[in-house]
Order: sequence, then structure tokens, then C-alpha cells
Amino acid sequence: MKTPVDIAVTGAAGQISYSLLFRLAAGDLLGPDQPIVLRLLEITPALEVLRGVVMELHDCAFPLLHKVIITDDPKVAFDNIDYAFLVGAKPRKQGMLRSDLLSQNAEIFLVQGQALNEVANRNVKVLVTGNPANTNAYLAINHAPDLAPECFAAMTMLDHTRAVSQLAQKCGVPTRDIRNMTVWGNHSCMQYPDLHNALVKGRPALDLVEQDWFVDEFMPTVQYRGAEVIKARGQSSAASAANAAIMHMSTWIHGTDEGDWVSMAVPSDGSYGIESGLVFSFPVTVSDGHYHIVKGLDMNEFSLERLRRNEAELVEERQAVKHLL
Ligand code: NAX
Repeated sequence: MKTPVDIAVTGAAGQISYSLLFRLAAGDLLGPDQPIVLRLLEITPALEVLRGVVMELHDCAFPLLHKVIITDDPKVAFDNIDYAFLVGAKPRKQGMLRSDLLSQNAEIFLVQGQALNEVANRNVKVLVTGNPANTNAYLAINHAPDLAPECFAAMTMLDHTRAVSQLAQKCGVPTRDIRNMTVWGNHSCMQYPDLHNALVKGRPALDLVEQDWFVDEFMPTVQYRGAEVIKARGQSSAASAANAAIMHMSTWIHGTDEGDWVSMAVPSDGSYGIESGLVFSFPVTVSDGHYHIVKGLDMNEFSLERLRRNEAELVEERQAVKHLL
């Protein structure tokens, strides 16, 4: 029997976690022979609900679930962990300014960055899902000076899979026939789902779909998909977000397929003119547990303009939390 691996999940009593925890315990991330310890973080008032979720986890009798720890202390949650899913964040309430939301969530990620810095494994992989995900990841990186910035990423994988699915449906092919999809920028409606490099069964997507469909249907459908789900379901995306979180972390661990890439929001190294350090969604390949931004793609003015708008939005978000940096 292998030694159990410790995985932290924050916001563990929330809706995304209600799907994520069960998939982790079923072995969907680390495979059928790797036992895990789940270290679950919540705010104190949500611990009672979390106890109910943990009862259900135990009731599944998952063979791989070695132990579950619940806590409201980030240092307990992150103690010696290899993987962290930072899902927990405050939702935007009616009348709340975006800058207030940014500030309140920034405080959460400041504290969690510090705790990760103190107690997590030095090779930890930290995936920030809680919104505003890119800026929250930026905050955490800034408060974890002893961890490499490459230990962190923010989630744009749900935007990526939404984009893959839309293109596959349009072309009448299974999603496995789509390659080299890219979602650039911020996990917000500003994001740029880009078809210029996407391939459908090896053929350029833009040879198969009209430019009008790309700009007037595909792009807004992906950008506003979250709002459409809320409108229909009355609640925000949960199972699909959990799936994307597992897919992001799994790709980070096991690597990308030969000839393909995925979208991940990672600290910029200046590629495509994006300010270094900003957490920006790029096309990335992964090998040996490390992500690499895909370089040298041809970018037309339409694409560059959308990258610049995303960069400007992220700089603005950073400005709103600068008192915490
Ligand atoms: P819920 O409101 O259902 O759950 C959030 C949980 O976080 C709550 O149980 C809350 O008590 C907990 N929490 C709040 N502050 C905390 C803290 N300091 N430490 C630990 N836990 C804390 O939201 P849910 O639907 O699960 O969504 C979670 C986050 O994911 C939200 O910020 C949401 O906007 C974001 N999303 C991000 C996506 C992405 O693609 N990056 C897509 C899905 C989702 O909208």
C-alpha cells in the first residue's frame, strides 16, 4: 500500500466541493492505488455543514480515503500538503462593489498564502478556483515568498472545456478531436477564447467555421456561459467547475498529450507582452510536473488587442488590492 498523499480543499462545505471531494476520494485525481488524506478548510460557521459532508464521504466507504481532517485553521489544513484546491471565497452580495469583493477575498488569499508558505510541502501545487481567481492567486503568490511562483495557478480550465465543447458541437465531432484550444487572460467576461490555433481533426478550426460565428457566437457563449448556467439552474456552475479543477490538477501532474496544450492562468514571464508576474491565462504544455507557456504563436491585431484588455483588467484588479500587497 502506498503512503497516503495529503490534499487540502478550502470552501469544503460549498457547492463545488460537494462534487470535488467525492471525485477526489474516488481516485479521479491520483488513480486507483493512491490513498489520500483530505484536509478540509472552512470558516467556523460552516463547520457544522462540513461535518454532514464528511458523514457522507465516510458513508461511501471509499477504499482510497485514508483519513479526513476538518478545520478552520489554514495552518492545519495546509500542513505538509502536496496539493491544494483553493475553492473557498466570499460570494458577491447585492449592493457590494466589485472593489469590496476584491478586497475581502484578497484578505482570505493573503492569509492562505502565508500559511502555505509556512507549512506546505515545498513542491506543493496550488490551484486557485475562488473568484476573482487570477488576482487571488497573485495575492497568494505574493505572500508565499519561500514557495516558487510556479507552485501556483488559477483556474481557467472550465472556460477551456466550455470552449472545446462549443467548437466540437459546432463541427459535429467528439471533443477528443479538438486540439490546441486557448483561453487567454482573466477568468472574467473579458477572457479571450481564441480559435486561431485550434484544430479540428488536425484541420484549422477557422477553415471550418465562419469568422462571424467565432466572434459573435462562440466568444460570447464561452465568456457568458457562467451567467447562463446561473440563469437556468439558479446556482453557479458546480459539477463542471469541480471537473475542471480535477482536470487542471491532473494535467499539471501527469502532463499534456503530445501535440496538444491546455489553458492555465499562471504567472506571466513576459510572453506576448503581458507584464511579468501577472497571473494570466496562457496556452501551456506540462511535462514532469511543470507547466511551460507555449511561445511564439502568431498573433494578429484582433488577438493582441484582446490580450491587452485582459492585462489592463488584471492591473486594475491588482490596483484595488494594492494595500494588501
Ligand atoms: P459556495 O458559496 O457554495 O462555497 C464557498 C465556500 O467557501 C463556503 O462554504 C464558504 O463558507 C467558504 N469560505 C468562505 N471563506 C472562506 C475561508 N476564508 N476559508 C475557507 N472557506 C471559506 O461557492 P462555490 O459555488 O463552491 O464556488 C466557490 C468559488 O469558486 C466562488 O468564488 C466562485 O465564484 C468560484 N468559481 C470559479 C470558477 C472558475 O472557473 N475559476 C468557476 C466556478 C465558480 O464560479
